[in-house]
Amino acid sequence: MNSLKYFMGAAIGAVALAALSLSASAQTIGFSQVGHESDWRTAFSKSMQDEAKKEGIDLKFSDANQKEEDQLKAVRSFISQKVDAIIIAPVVVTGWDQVLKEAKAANVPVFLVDRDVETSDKSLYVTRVAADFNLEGRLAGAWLAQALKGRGDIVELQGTVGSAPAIERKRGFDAVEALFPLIKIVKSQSGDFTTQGGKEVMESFIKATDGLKGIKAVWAHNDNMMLGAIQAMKEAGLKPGTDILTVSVDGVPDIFKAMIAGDANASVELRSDIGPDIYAVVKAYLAGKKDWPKWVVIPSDLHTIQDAAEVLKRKGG
Ligand code: GYE
Repeated sequence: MNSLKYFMGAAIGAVALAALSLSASAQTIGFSQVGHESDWRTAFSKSMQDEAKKEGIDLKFSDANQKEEDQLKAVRSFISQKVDAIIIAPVVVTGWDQVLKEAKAANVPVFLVDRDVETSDKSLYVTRVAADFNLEGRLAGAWLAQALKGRGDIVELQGTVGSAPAIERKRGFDAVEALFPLIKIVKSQSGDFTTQGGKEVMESFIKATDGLKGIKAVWAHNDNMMLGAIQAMKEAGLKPGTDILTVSVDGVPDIFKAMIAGDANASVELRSDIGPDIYAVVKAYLAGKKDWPKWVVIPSDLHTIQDAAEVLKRKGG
């Protein structure tokens, strides 16, 4: 009896010790980030890095400069380093199956954040923590249809070709505009989610339309492209915010400043401080909670001049 007690005590002690050493060793997480193309993206990277520090996570951060090849290399290097988990914000939706299969074969769980992938086998990743891009497009489209009173030509600045937010924001926006026969997108081109890209595309639109003649609004898939477009319009002597309405997505501090200055009208805010939301999911998974819905939705909200100052203050701008 005594020896059994002794055995049980020793066994429990060993388990407790193992658990302790597991929790004491920092978790290593590899994060393959899209790039640093926009203010939203750099704020999101900062949230991921700051929160990792707070949580004692050993974060391997890799910036892919908007190149999928770089992301595939980063993910393969995370696998060979035997990280505890991999987080990917995928540049484009295609081309992921093979590397996701490699991670699965190596028993490394993969979490998608922000952007989405197209895969035939959803079991290749645990879950995706991200906003609803289609809803953002619908919110932007509904605001603009109302502001235009259902009538007017629009130009569109699309995000990175083949990326989930460009595909879904366009789809959502177009679905709403389809309800208004007198609203038409007359020009549409990608500005790759950058300020410079937005400026250059807008300059070409201005040239091609004799100074945006007859055009009532600009719709951009992100704020940075809109900020570039606003510069281009002002340089051409046009009046964005009054003569030409603007609506975009992200809710970065500079777009609220532009609203307050009278140069912009509306933006759908996409939270960038989502590091805590993401690590909470990854940590819970590693601690044993294996069942997750395929999508953990982060909310997005539309803002205009009515609350621009308040939102800017909240964002510390
Ligand atoms: O809107 C844009 C960024 O994937 C949601 O990527 C993200 C988008 C964001 O570059 O600014």
